Amino acid sequence: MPPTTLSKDSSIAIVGAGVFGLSTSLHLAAAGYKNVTVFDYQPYEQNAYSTTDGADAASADLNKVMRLSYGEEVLYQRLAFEALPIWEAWNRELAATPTHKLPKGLKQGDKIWNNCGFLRLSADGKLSEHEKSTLANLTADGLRDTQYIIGDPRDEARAKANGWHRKFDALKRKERGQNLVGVLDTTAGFVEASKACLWTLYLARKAGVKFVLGNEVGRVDCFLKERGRTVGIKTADGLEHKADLVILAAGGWTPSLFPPVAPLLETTAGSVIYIQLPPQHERPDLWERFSSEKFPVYAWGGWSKGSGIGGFPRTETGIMKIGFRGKKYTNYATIERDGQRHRLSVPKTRYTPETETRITKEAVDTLKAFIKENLPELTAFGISGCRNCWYTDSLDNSFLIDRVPSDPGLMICSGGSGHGFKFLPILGREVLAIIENPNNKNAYGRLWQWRTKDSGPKNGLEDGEAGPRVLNKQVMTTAKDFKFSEIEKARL
Ligand SMILES: Cc1cc2nc3c(=O)[nH]c(=O)nc-3n(C[C@H](O)[C@H](O)[C@H](O)COP(=O)(O)OP(=O)(O)OC[C@H]3O[C@@H](n4cnc5c(N)ncnc54)[C@H](O)[C@@H]3O)c2cc1C
Ligand SMILES: *[C@@H]1O[C@H](CO)[C@@H](O)[C@H](O)[C@H]1NC(C)=O
Ligand SMILES: CC(=O)N[C@H]1CO[C@H](CO)[C@@H](O)[C@@H]1O
Repeated sequence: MPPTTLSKDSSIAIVGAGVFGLSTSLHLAAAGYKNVTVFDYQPYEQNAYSTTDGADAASADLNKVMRLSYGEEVLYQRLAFEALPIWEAWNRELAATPTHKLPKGLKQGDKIWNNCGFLRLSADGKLSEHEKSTLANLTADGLRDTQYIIGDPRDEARAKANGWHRKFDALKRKERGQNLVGVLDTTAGFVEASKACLWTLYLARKAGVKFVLGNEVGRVDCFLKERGRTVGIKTADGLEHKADLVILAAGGWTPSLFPPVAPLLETTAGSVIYIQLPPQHERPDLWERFSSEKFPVYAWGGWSKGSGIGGFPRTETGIMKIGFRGKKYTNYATIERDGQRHRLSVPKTRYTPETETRITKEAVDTLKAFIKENLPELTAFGISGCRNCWYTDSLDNSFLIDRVPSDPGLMICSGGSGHGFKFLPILGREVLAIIENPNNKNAYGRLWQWRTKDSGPKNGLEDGEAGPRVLNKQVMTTAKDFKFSEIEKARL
């Protein structure tokens, strides 16, 4: 069946108002598409993508790492580089927009992108191969000047001259007599995730995108089909919405909505903990030390590859977020679709019908060991909260953005594999190129196309339900795991 040619009047329905759906909608509208509608069951304009108020999408969060460092994956490095000036421009536009015009949850002057730097520390005393290839590829693109290897005399001198050296020992390892090996990346930092989503939703709406948000009206139950081809969606309120193209961008919920994608995408969870600093007037020293002016985003032993430990400066309200994705957990359940039963991994969040408020003891123990060694001044406060953050891993860690081969009416736009957020301003540009040139794909279109792999490792997808990462095979935390020592436990 030939792929459909769309016109600017074609109706396009997007399922999901996370990073993938939002960015796609914004770029479609900017390119002149006049009938674009985004559906989501989350009432985002009421809960402002707040994770304490019902939001559980991967995109709803305090902060996410924005980085260009991508090892050998030069296409992602370049896409992040192109996103950078747009993040800058968005900060400026937000500074110039009066609060009363902005959606609830955003105010004039909010800084959604913060260039605080990214300290990539080695845990084993030497720069990893991945680090070396990151440096090589940044150098090849003329960006070596933005990177500072700790201990390299030339880099140390440059950093002293411009002040970045103050962030080298953010974890005070040298001060404690521990080794300090790594690179400070000054192109990087963090984005305030939930606020960035709100801003993009606001921009998309201004550009003409329609949003249907809320539990009944926005919840997509199934797809409308005609002779095997998707021709629209049906929402939980019983309404049918016809569409020339349906774009499924439902993050961790994507495989359960469209099970044929399961060989390519698996829903997994990274683990996150929060440490709440004492009130600012009690510990002004810590609020100062961990502010983004003084403290960078950091990774310990590799973020995308390696131990998967990393964290952020404190938030406005004094929260230190630290994540672990060295092991990503799955949650298998039986899903019925089109009269068939499937065993698939699905999100199990704080808010889904089958709730999970704990994370694994393995994740907490790994993070506590890291904190004891690297941020001992935080151990007195204990862990104040945690979260399983669900996303879709693809079989090779690259996104999946393509029409379903047997169904040109349905496009999958997912597979963020834990690194999609930074591309919020730019991802939709490439989605648009894929929509418009199905038979003449550019490098991104080819990277993200529908694909299978017959043999060899598949990013853990080959484990399936029999594998060791299934959540119900894990020991989960109890309240006492949130304290750091026996003495503190006794005080509980
Ligand atoms: C712990 C963790 C750390 C991460 N760290 C980083 C990082 O540092 N840097 C980075 O760049 N990226 C990071 N990521 C990755 C990034 O968050 C994701 O790639 C990105 O947010 C995925 O966006 P999405 O739109 O695919 O999915 P989501 O944000 O999950 O959005 C999917 C949307 O679909 C909606 N939906 C689901 N089912 C339905 C339905 N039936 N009907 C209607 N709507 C539906 C959901 O409500 C949700 O709003 C991280 C992710 C996690 C979980
Ligand atoms: C948008 O598409 C829908 C579904 O095809 C259609 O019912 C509606 O009339 C279209 N709206 C406009 C303004 O073209
Ligand atoms: C385009 C480019 O420079 N790619 C390089 C990225 O780094 C790896 C490892 O150093 C090289 O093999 C690539 O050629």
